[in-house]
Amino acid sequence: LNPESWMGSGSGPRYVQLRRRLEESIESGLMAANEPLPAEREIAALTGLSRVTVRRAMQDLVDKGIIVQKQGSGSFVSDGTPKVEQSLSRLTSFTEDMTRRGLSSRIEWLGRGLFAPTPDEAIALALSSGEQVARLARLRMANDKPMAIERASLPSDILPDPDIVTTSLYEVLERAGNRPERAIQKISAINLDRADADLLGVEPGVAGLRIERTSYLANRRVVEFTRSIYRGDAYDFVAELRLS
Ligand code: 16G
Repeated sequence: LNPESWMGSGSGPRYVQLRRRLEESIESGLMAANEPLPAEREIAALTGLSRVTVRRAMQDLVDKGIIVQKQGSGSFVSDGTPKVEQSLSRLTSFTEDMTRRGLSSRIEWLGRGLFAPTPDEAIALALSSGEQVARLARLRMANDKPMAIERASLPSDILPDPDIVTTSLYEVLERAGNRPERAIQKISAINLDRADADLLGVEPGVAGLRIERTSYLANRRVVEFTRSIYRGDAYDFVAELRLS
């Protein structure tokens, strides 16, 4: 990363040149997954670039999911966990979201079955007394990296046999004519506890997002009450806002 080795290596603004240079080093395997990158000030000193330029190049790499920044300990080469920009205005499924991005999706089952509802579930799903709840607890993976833990609860008459869900819940619902058409979603910031961090393959205490989705059929019946824990470093949520 000395001035001669990067300058003149391409055209465009300096931060773009530096970004390309760093990208090449990572892609060629010169810097391996999880390896720390030099500090911003060291890169600035090595290249003769300003820290603003270095910061901009690094930020681009963070946005592209090529490096990850960990509070207090610097930047590291990503382990390949995808960085997903997720729209908050469309009611899509995890499987659809990943497929659309060309990522493979996979499930690790954490549990499933029919149960007596908790008071929370009974209220959220507007269950009548004695009605059971179908629960699906899944670790959702993209390109074999854990992205989210999802715990879905559905009225048992909507999903009488939880075992028929092999990959996509929404696909199963769609086939039965029960695909939700509206949902309310609540997102809160959390620090991952040890159990969730272990499942997601990150350090305990790092940032995560708790997302609650309640989905409805056209006739306003609740189909799904899902509580999820998403990796904070893997997601950017994006919403389009309009005046009026
Ligand atoms: C999304 C939903 C989840 C839904 C799942 C269905 C969020 C926070 N959650 O992950 O509520 O159950 O998609 O995905 O967006 P599937 O059809 O792939 O099982």
